[in-house]
Amino acid sequence: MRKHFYLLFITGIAIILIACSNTESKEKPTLKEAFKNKFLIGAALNTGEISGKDTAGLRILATHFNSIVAENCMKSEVIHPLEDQFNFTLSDQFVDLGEKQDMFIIGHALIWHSQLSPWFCVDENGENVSADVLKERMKTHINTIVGRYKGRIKGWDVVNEAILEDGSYRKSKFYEILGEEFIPLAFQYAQEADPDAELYYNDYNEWYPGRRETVTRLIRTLKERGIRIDAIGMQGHLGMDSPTLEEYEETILAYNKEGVNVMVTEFDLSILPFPKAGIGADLSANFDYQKELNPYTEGVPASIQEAWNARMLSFFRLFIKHADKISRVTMWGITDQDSWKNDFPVRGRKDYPLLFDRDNQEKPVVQMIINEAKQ
Ligand code: 9MR
Repeated sequence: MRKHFYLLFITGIAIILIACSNTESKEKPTLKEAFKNKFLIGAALNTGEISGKDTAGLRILATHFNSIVAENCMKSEVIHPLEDQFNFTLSDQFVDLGEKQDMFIIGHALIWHSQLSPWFCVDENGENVSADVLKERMKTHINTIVGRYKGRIKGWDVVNEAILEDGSYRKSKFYEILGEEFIPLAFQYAQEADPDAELYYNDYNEWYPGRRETVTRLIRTLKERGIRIDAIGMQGHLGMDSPTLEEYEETILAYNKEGVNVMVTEFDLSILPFPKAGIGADLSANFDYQKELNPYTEGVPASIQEAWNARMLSFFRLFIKHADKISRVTMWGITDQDSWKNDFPVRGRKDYPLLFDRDNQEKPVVQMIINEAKQ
């Protein structure tokens, strides 16, 4: 009799525990619910997620995010490898996935000097093409891609990273051949290809006053000429020391004054030391591996993790404060495993810059951010 009672008691406790844990996992608040009335919360998708292989990543995406951006599959060298050849395999899958999950879908990036198809700006002898030829090529590129996803992709990074920290224009092939005019042209072609899509200029390190001022001038020029620009993407490739919250905030305010939305794009917070200040996302930066640059090989010390949590939280606090000016915050990847920061700007390091860890677990900071949003 006593034995039966004991068994019954244990079974009862087990049922209660299972029920509690189920309720807990079902009811755990999510980022997209927390930011529902504030801004979209997005993530960049890589091939693993787009192809459906990374099922754990996709589960996190469905739970926490309501917007996606193509991390790599729409860059010109991937989507338009030869002048007469487009490759839409991955980009089609990306858009299908986004639609099935009811995501706000962003295309990235139509005109960018990096990962540029080798044929784009030169002739068969490797000489720069004429201004007219380049205009025609840009027009075909933009028309074909934007046109294909008309009405489905809701916003485009039309031009990416065209301005430098000192406020001068990057001396890219586009600039060499067309001067500053390549930017208005790109926006005009995109607007013609899908008049309903939102159009963005996207860059990194925009807290540098020179870059901020030139981007501001660009917004004015486009508007004066009747060319639409809906928002500026402020890439958030941050380090533990830079930028300050105030620097980032100043740029949000400056763009808002020009009458455009601000989007925090490409957000990640590196926990590792930077070999040099101001690298941002300058992909030409590449530093030799040194032990001092990779201090957490045995795991991240608690005090450092706490500092990272606090900094991540303080940036989200800033975004929440300016939710009336910010239309979207997009993480540059879902888990630490996905992050480009693992090998940049020093190869062979493991970084921890995102909101979900290598085991696909939510980091403690996620619920801290959600609580902050609720207040
Ligand atoms: O995260 C992207 C990485 O996987 C690619 O190798 C790299 C080159 O295409 O681009 C990374 O994404 C960049 C983005 O497209 C533009 N801003 C800087 C990002 C980080 O380098």
